[in-house]
Amino acid sequence: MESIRFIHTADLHLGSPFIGMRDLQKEQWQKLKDSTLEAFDRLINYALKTKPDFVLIVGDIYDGEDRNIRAQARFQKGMQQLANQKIPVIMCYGNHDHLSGNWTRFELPENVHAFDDTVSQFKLATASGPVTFTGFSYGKRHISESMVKQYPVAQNQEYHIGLLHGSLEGDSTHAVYAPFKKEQLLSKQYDYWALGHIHKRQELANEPAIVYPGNIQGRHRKETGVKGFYEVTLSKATTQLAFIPTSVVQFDRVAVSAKGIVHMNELIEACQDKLSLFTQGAGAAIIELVFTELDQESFQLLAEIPESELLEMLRESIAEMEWFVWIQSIQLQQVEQDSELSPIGATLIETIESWEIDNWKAILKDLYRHPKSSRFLEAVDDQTVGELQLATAQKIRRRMQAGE
Ligand SMILES: [Mn+2]
Repeated sequence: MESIRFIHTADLHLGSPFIGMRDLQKEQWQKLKDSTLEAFDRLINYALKTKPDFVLIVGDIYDGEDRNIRAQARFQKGMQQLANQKIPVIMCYGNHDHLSGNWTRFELPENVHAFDDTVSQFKLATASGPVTFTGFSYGKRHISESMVKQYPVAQNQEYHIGLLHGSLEGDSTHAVYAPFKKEQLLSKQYDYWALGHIHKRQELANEPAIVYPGNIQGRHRKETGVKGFYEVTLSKATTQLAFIPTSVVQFDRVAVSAKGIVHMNELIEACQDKLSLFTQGAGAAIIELVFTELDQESFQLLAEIPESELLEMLRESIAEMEWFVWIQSIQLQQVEQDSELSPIGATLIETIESWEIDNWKAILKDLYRHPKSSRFLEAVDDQTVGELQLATAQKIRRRMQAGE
């Protein structure tokens, strides 16, 4: 049987509002605000140029259940462009754009097959033979049952592809999103599993491939690195994945070492050099700047400057750069100095470092339940806990030294 070639994408999140980012300069904000739409255009243009057998979109086309109207118009246009080139699209809706929301309806062209809220199959004739797709759309925001149980086992030698927007069982933060086990997917004997929902690109297995392509544009500081989709060439013997980048603005962390630096102007220069190099590869970027290897004196001096002032000064110092780089936040990391710590300080740090994520949740619960503060807070996950641990330990190291 001849090979088939297709695009696998998911989590477009068209119309993401980028809450809390309005500090950006006007043109930067405009570019960021439209970044999901522009990343989508890049995807469509790639498909028009390379004419794959079909395109798979595995849920969360829109960011909100009300389906932003501009995003819908853009999506409809993209689907029409593919229709004009006779490129079929097989898609489902996810938890973000589930079918119970209220939205203005656009009619999608006939090349698009969207699954409804029950598990069903769709058969497509391609130049290399028939392909059977199995999938479903989210009828409501949360689906805690294992939908994959309802996916039929492949019954013949034709190509079978599963579309599934959901997360691995045991992933406690995502338990209500159609949880599945890897063995369950493998038992269906499909040739490819096109997953969606997790925004970090990853392959859970190969032969057959079980793949999250990640989202096409990062939406906040935790969605770092280059984002895009996969172009897949599939035969009965092999699967080839080619990652195609689409992100318009890249979120990332950039570390600048302060080792051997005495004066502030040297530190500014080090930032300029590092960021210039970074954007040569990444293009427009929103970054968290981390000053590493600060000696105690520099650390103390920098820590005493209000963050907003430090940010403003650094933003001004890079304003002349060719690419747009926005410094979103600054972190200070001191060279480790355990020996000078007081016994109480050392015990405190040890205790805090032993806390699991549930301990942190318990400690922070009042803050998170507060009706006003809670909506400004990020979810407590491993990354947040890691950062809290580091920041708390730094504060203790600064304040609780031996002999004080
Ligand atoms: Mn998503």
